[in-house]
Amino acid sequence: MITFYDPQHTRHAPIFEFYRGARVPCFENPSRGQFVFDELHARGHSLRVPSVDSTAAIHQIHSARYIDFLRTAWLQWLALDSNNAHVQPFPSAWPVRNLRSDIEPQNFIAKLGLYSMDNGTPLDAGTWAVTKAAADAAVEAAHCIANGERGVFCATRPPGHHAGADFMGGYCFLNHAAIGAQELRNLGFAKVAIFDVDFHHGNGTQEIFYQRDDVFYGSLHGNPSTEYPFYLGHADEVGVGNGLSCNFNLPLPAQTNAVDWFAAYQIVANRIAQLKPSALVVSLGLDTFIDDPIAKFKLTSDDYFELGRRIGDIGLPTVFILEGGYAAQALGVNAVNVIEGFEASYR
Ligand code: Q9C
Ligand code: ZN
Repeated sequence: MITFYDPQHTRHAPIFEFYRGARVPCFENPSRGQFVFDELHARGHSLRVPSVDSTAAIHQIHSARYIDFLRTAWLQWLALDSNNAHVQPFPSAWPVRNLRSDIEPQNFIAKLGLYSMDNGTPLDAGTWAVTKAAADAAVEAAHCIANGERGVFCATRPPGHHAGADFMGGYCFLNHAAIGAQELRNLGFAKVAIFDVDFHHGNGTQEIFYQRDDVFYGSLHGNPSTEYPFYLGHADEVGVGNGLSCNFNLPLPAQTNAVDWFAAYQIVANRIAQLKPSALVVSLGLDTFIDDPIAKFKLTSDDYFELGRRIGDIGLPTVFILEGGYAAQALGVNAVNVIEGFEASYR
């Protein structure tokens, strides 16, 4: 399977985030990419560096002012104080409900709040370049599918499914799965399905396609009443307007084991098969793993081989986009197990 990897991903390496009131090392860090790279290499998979420019597709998914902010944010931050090269900016105010989000404030931290859903998504000097390269990979993966590939894997970071049209959140900046799905549409795939198997609901992806009937979004995730992203991901969110019935959420309780998870998986997979889409994008979060430090499902490494096999059984040309998964050492094995399970389904 063609696998994309950006060797420059280490340029997005914020140091700390806030967790239960304390500063802790970032869960979403470059070791994740390194462990995936090492396992791909060890098991004989070749890697490609993305070389297609995703700018046009990024603009189809994200607002112009958000893209401009993200692209220039680190320079704006440095312009305030040269010592800021070693300081991580965090938002501290957000335009909730009746506060105005139509006017971009001049204050940098206020802009950061305008374009963020949380204070858990730290920026770094290389953030734009690294998330842009992941978007490039998603777009190039769509081109590979249009050229007849059965499966393409984007072993990229940071993740993307929490990022909405005009905001970052949950370690995500650009929504690479949405960008890849959009590019599949651009290339003539009439209906695209996104299957989000990350532990967390992909609120950004849902929002982006909520009114559209050409891209279906289905997600299996921890119940948002107790799990991040908290404010979206309930079962009664089924799409609006043209998009009515093109969104499907299946929230599951914390501590869900593999037997129950795969039973729920099959409900979403069957729904996708019934739609007869022409291509599939998988938001492949591997934070459903039993040892994940911030999530609460109980899949084992062997279960990811089975997951890959079942995704292959859906029978569609498939782009995998790596999302979460914070047990970094196991992430490589788990990701490559999905790839090899998928390959085994059609060999
Ligand atoms: N501050 C993904 O898996 N915060 N994002 C966790 C630590 C949100 C996870 C608590 C977790 C977001 C793509
Ligand atoms: Zn997640």
